[in-house]
Amino acid sequence: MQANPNFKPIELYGDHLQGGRFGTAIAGAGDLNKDGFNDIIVGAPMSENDRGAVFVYHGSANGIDVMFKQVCSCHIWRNFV
Ligand SMILES: [Ca+2]
Repeated sequence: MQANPNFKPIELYGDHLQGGRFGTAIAGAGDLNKDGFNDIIVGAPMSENDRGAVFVYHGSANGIDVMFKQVCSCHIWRNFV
């Protein structure tokens, strides 16, 4: 397998507080804002004083915008068994 010569790594800006575990999970989210470009979500399960948060990044014609556009924080703990 040959590496893609057009691949460029990016650094996402999000929760860089030590211990937040930003980037523990990353997933495609479809086109959340309906602009025609796919978006991604990044989890930080220990941010927000260990309550956890999900950061939303929008896609664009130039790739993923490295600044998050939305943060969904978890303020209620529930156990689903
Ligand atoms: Ca989008």
